[in-house]
Amino acid sequence: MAGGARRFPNISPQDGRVLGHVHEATREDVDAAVRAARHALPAWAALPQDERVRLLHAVADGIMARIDDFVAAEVADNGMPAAFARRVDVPRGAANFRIFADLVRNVPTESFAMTAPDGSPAMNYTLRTPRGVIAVVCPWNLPLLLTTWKVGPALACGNTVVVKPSEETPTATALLADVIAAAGIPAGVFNVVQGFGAGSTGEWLTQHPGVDGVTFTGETATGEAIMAAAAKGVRPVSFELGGKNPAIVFADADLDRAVATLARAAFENCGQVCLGTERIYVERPVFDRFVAGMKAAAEALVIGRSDDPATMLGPLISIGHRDKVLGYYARALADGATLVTGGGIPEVDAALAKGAWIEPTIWTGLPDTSAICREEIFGPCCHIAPFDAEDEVVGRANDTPYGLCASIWTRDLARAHRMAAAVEVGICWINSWFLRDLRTAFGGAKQSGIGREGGVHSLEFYSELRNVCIAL
Ligand code: NAD
Ligand code: 6OD
Repeated sequence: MAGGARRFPNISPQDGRVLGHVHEATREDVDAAVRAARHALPAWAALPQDERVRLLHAVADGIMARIDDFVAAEVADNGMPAAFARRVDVPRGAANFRIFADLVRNVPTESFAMTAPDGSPAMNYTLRTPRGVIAVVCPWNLPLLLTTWKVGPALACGNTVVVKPSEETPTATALLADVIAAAGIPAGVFNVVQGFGAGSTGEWLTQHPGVDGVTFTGETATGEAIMAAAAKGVRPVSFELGGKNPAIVFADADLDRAVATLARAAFENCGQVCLGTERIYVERPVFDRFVAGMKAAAEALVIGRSDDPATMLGPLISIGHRDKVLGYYARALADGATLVTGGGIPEVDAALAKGAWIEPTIWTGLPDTSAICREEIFGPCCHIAPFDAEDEVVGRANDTPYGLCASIWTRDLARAHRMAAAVEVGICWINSWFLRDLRTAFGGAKQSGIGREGGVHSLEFYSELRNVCIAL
């Protein structure tokens, strides 16, 4: 890890304790990391594919061998419940290395036998080459999952990387560096620079002329700044950004299943999942039953220490983020919402009093124009509104600048297909949520992203196609 003269505290979201101090990389550290990545690139790109694949599987094995350490890191830095880290974040982090290692071995490239204008035979075929040095800029909400989701395909395609974790969650990526080194990946292939965004490590990395492409997950506004930085030198970007994801529940849906799944979609990881559902439209005949079900589900959530296996809801990432979310809680009431449940700060153990605890919250009664129904809150909350007709709800669901995902609930197969075609999103779930084979496309429409990653789609960003034309 590159070291800097300045250090910043890593603060526990559970109790406000300082867990440790992290070196903030200087501009020189960023430069050194990019140079190390550049230096390591030719040998890594030239490594026989089978050997790269073997090393990436060793990384996946190494993550799983240290699952307790990764879970502890995510619980400490992020405050996510240990059960969630163990079930989702860490295993999916390991899978990201396995899936992309196996994938690159099995993706064919095209070839065409052709006839030249003079009648002689020729052949065109394509080669996939690495893009080069990739800057990977990550958020804090699922640190290991979202970092490996980009590092896995980047390394599998023969690139080298410089990773900038979120300043809120430095530890999982530092641990990953240990695992990667222990697996035998050569020095310089994977580099980490810790620090902040604007005016710090993130900005210096994304502006660095030695970077060949930037892959980023985070807020849409940050994406705009990074896009401007990447414009210099015409570097490509791959962006997974914010969302205001709708769920639409028709009266014929399996209501119990819809409630159980959408309660997860609204509250899991304390609402800090980019795919989370913050606005739910329910067909009028089942509206009251659905709201009652969601209220019961929210009130059944066990709030408590994140390392307690019984805990279902941990704290938000920070007091600063809680202030933002509480601002929306106040705004909802000011806009005339009916508070169904929650709305404040829960009572917690005295030892946790300085943590970023917050109640899961449900509102009804707001117009679609309210900020609560249009802006990403990124907290454990949702607004539930009734609807009367399919066309009406499609228009309402699509009426935000975002387009990450939607979740549709119905037993009518024809309607499910119509809805999937009508919602302006990158991912549409039918009678489900957060269910995706890692080989399929992931990404957002409209202001929720640029490009698609996942499976072969990741290769479009992490490799270049070279067309080779041979006169025979
Ligand atoms: P953020 O945009 O504030 O920060 C993300 C990363 O960018 C951090 O590492 C930060 O230090 C860095 N950064 C900030 N400003 C920068 C700049 N000017 N130049 C370079 N780097 C900069 O996002 P966050 O608060 O960490 O994460 C929450 C956001 O991420 C939410 O909006 C959420 O929807 C989004 N998100 C999207 C997806 C997706 O797949 N679409 C997934 C997870 C999170
Ligand atoms: O499922 C995934 O691979 C993925 N990228 C999930 C993203 C979740 C965002 O918070």
